[in-house]
Amino acid sequence: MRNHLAKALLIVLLAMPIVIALGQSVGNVSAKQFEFKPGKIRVQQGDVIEVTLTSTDDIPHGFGIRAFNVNERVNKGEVKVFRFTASKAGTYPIVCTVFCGLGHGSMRGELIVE
Ligand SMILES: [Cu+2]
Repeated sequence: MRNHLAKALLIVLLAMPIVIALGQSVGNVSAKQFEFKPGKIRVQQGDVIEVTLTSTDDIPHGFGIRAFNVNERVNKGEVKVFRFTASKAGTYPIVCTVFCGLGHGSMRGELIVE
């Protein structure tokens, strides 16, 4: 029963659109072999970015943005919420920080801070 509730919650979370408002941004990001969804996240400089991260396949993934000291791990079935401030403008790679298979090195996204 609890498992069903968790799955239902996950589906609801994944179906929610990314909402980006001035001052605070909330984003649902899913990770799987070998991509992030969405692959591009566009925010305003100074925004506090709240990311709700899930893994949608059977293995753990990471979400790393070196420029902002972000390095989070999400396991199968887990929902991980974390925040960081997009303090400087630029385009930054989002990388998977947990080895997840042969395509791990190409598992990348992009954070655009305007
Ligand atoms: Cu990986």
